[in-house]
Amino acid sequence: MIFVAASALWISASAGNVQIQVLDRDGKPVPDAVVVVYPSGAGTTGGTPPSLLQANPTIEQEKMRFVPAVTVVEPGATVRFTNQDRWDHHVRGAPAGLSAAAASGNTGFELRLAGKADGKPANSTEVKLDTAGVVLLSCHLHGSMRGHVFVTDSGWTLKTDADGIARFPGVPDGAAQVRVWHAEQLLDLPRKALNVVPGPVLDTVQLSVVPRVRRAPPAAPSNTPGGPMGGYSQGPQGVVEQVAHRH
Ligand SMILES: [Cu+2]
Repeated sequence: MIFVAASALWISASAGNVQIQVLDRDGKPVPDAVVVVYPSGAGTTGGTPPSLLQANPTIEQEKMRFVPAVTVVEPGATVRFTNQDRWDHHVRGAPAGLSAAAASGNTGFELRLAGKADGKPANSTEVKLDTAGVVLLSCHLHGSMRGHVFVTDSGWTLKTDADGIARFPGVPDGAAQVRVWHAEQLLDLPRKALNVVPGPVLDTVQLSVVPRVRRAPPAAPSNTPGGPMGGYSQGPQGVVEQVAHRH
């Protein structure tokens, strides 16, 4: 009976469709940013988010890149790493950000995936991610490889699309907060207050950086043992990412 009453209350409560666009310092749309909405009363008065996130996504190592470069999961999700290249990758996952490791007690993970042999299925391994936070993915063998797993603490979390937009259906009415994360936004942006009302709610969040455009993957024929050594140029904050090939 209590459950029925609660359900009726939830259905009668209105909700807004929240659309957040992320722009860079120059005002251009930023894809692959992560937008987290913390609705009013989430976790107390219901407000169960729709399942926006894939429960157990796969991150491929393909042509010297992590694909996708940014993956969003909820704590407890299992992420599968699959090596589609013909050479080995040694994947390391470490808490990203200053003192993140100490704060979370998360020591990360390491795994090695042998290259894909002709006529054989690709090698893969699963990793369960229990703690909210950002995990930086790198490869011991190829210093240019970078990826991120954003383990979110809100079910209302999405990556921005090619137009820099994240669209959230059915966010409960009331005061909400918005957090925006991007791999190259090294200084965390302050959360933005948002008033969710019935109907569309539009807002923008601007980064203080201009993320570089990801290099295009090498052409398919170069996917041979030994691998293409793609060049990475200037990173954010003047940091030059090393192009390493240690075997
Ligand atoms: Cu590698």
